[in-house]
Amino acid sequence: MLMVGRRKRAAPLCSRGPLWLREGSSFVTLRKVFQLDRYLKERAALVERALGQVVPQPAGAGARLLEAMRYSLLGGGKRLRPILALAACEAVGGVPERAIGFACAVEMIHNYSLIHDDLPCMDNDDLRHGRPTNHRLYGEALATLSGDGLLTDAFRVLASSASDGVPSAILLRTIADLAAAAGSGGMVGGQVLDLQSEGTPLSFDELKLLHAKKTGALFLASIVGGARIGGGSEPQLANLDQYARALGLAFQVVDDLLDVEASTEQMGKRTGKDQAAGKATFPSLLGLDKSWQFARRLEQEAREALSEFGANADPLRAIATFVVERKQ
Ligand code: GRG
Repeated sequence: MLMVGRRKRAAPLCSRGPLWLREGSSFVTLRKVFQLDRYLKERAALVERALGQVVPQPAGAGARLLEAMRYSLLGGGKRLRPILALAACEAVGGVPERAIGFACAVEMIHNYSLIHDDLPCMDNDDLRHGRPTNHRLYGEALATLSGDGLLTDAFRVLASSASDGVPSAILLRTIADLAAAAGSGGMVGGQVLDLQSEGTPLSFDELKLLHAKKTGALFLASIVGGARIGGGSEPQLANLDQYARALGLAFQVVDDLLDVEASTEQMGKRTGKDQAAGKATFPSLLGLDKSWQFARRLEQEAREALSEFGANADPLRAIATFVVERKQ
């Protein structure tokens, strides 16, 4: 079992803000102020403590491989997918700590995809999270294998979550969903569509399908998987499915926009590469203004999908806005 308990009891993340209304003889809150910055920091720290335990400290004959895996896995990033997995678990009233193995598995798969995506045979990038990419430091062969190691070990970590109290039937379904999201019908399949589309104009629907696979599938699996582990009901899972699809697409639209509008220093990775590679993107198809409007509409759709949920889903609501307003 991963030891990830909080170190000390902190002040509540959802504090009553200054906005109070008098209603008869009592006061009611007009809105609660949810501190997203603090939530994201605390959750990222929780995930990073757990990630530090899932790949062993480098030692013995395999030390260099473990070092390369840890270099990428512990080398930064927003940790958005594992945070969403934990937040979805919480939204349905589950115990987030029970989903920590799943959250780690999702982040390990995400990191494998980044390592492979940076390889010379893919995007050929030198910079990731403001540091040299894995293959620039460890060479192509070890970078490829460290991605393979992270992908495969992700399923070992997830399967071991039975010891966190996740029932076997739920675990089995979560493993199958995550494998489908990462594999040929999901992220890898989407990457192939992306490679094939270079220099080819795509329709709006084709572009949405490409990203539903390449980026959306892992977001979807993270959110629905986290909620399933949290004991979510079928109607709750269906609403979160809607939330995840809108959020995943919003994320990608903004990713395309940041590739045009943000600097390499701001992003910690090379920008302007979509246009250089002749890739179809939302800004190239819709223009900048309409792409921002589309992202805002998707944020709204994501929030509306949560209308049946109470305050437990405030983190998910705030993350929908963060995804559109992020600068990295
Ligand atoms: C098998 C050689 C080989 C390659 C496969 C699977 C794959 C390569 C690529 C998947 C495509 C991919 C990298 C999708 C993710 C796209 C994306 C927008 C990543 C950035 O996500 P963030 O901003 O990342 O959440 P961090 O961790 O930096 O916060």
